[in-house]
Amino acid sequence: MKPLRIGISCYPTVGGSGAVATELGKALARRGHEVHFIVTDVPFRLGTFHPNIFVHELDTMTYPVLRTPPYDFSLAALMARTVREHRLDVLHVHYALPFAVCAFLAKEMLGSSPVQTVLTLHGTDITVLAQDDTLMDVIRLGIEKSDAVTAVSASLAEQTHGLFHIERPIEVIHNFVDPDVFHPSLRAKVRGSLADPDEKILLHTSNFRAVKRIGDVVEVFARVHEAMPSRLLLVGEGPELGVARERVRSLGLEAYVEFLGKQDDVAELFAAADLFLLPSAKESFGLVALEAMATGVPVIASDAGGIPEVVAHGETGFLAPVGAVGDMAEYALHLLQDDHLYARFSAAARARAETQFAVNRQVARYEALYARLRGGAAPDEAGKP
Ligand code: GMT
Repeated sequence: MKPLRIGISCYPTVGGSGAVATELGKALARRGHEVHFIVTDVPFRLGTFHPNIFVHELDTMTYPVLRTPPYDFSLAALMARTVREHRLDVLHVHYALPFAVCAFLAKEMLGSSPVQTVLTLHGTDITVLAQDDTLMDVIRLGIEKSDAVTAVSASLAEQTHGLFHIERPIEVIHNFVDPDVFHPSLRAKVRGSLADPDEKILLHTSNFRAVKRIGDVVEVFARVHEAMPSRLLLVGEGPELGVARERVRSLGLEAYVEFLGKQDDVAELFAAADLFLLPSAKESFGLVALEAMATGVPVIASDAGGIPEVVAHGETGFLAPVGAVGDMAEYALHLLQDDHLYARFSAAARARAETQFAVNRQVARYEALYARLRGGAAPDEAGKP
C-alpha cells in the first residue's frame, strides 16, 4: 500500500479510546505511514521515538470574556492547519465528542481539501454522552459529517443505529492487542513480589468510574477469598476509588487488596494474574479483558455491551448478568479450583487474542478502509498492497 499521511486525534490521558488510538498510530507508523497526532497532550502510551510519528500539541488561548478556553475551536483550527501543512490524506478521530465535530469544522475551514475523515466510536460517546439531550444532536452531526464511521464492536454499532435511526453504514473493527507485548512469558517477572506461590491473584484495572461497578469487583473477590488463599490487585484511579477502599476496609480485607494506582506499563501485571474481573454495567468492548486474555489470563465479566464479542463464555472466561456477583464468584472458583480446566481456558484465551484480535490483522482493516475512501487498493495483513 502506498504510505499515507494520517492525522489522529484522541483523548491522550489514560483510557481505552486513547490507548487504542495511540497503538493504532504506532502500528501505522511501523507499517510505513506518516502519523500526526493532533492532541492536547502527548498520548500516554506513545513511548519511544519513531521517525514516522509527529505530535502536534494544542495551545488554547484564554481571555476574560470567554467563560472557558475555546478548546474545541482551537483543536479544529489545529486540525485544519496540520492537514494543510502536512498534506494529510486521512484524519482519523477517536471518540465522537468533540473530535468528529472538530474534524467537520476543520474540513469546512479547508474548503476543497481531499482529506478523508474517519470517526471511530468507542462507547461512552454513544452510551453515555449521546443519551444527553443537550449533546445528542451535536454527536449526530459528527457522525453524519464523517466520511466513514467505525465502531469497536457490533453491539456499539447496533446501539448507535438504534439511537440515531441513521441509515449510514457503521463498520465494525474490533480493538486489538499486540500479542508480543502482552505475552504469558512475562508471568514470572513481578508475580513473586505480589503474592505467595499458593495465593491466587485476581486483577481489575479501570478508570474507577461508577460504570465499572468496583463494588462488584470487591464482592466477587471477598467470596473467592473466603474459599481460597487469594489477593486482589486494583490498578487505576477514579471517582469510585474511595468507595472501593471503604468497602475493602468494612470487609476486613485490607491485607489482601493492593491499590496500585495508575500504571503505565501493565503487561507484567496482567501476566502475573490468575483471573481478570470486569463486571461493568456498560462496556462497548473491554480492551483490558483482551489484554488479559493475550497474557493467558481468563476473564470473569458481565455480559454487557461488546464484552461477549471479546470473551468467549465457557472457553476463555465466564460471563454473568450485570450485578450477579454470586455467579461471578462461583465461576471464578470453578476455574481456580480445577487446574486442568484453568490451563484449557488460559490457552484458549491466548489463542483467541492472537488469532482474532492481533494488532496487524485489525490495523490492516483500518488501512483497507483508508484505501477504499481514497479509491486505492487495499493492503493485506503484512501491509502489502
Ligand atoms: O473504559 C472507559 O470507560 C474508557 C473508555 C474510553 O473512552 O477511553 O473506554 C471505551 O473505549 C474502549 C476502547 O475502545 C473500550 O474498550 C471500552 O469498553 C469503552 N468503555 C465503555 O464502553 C464504558
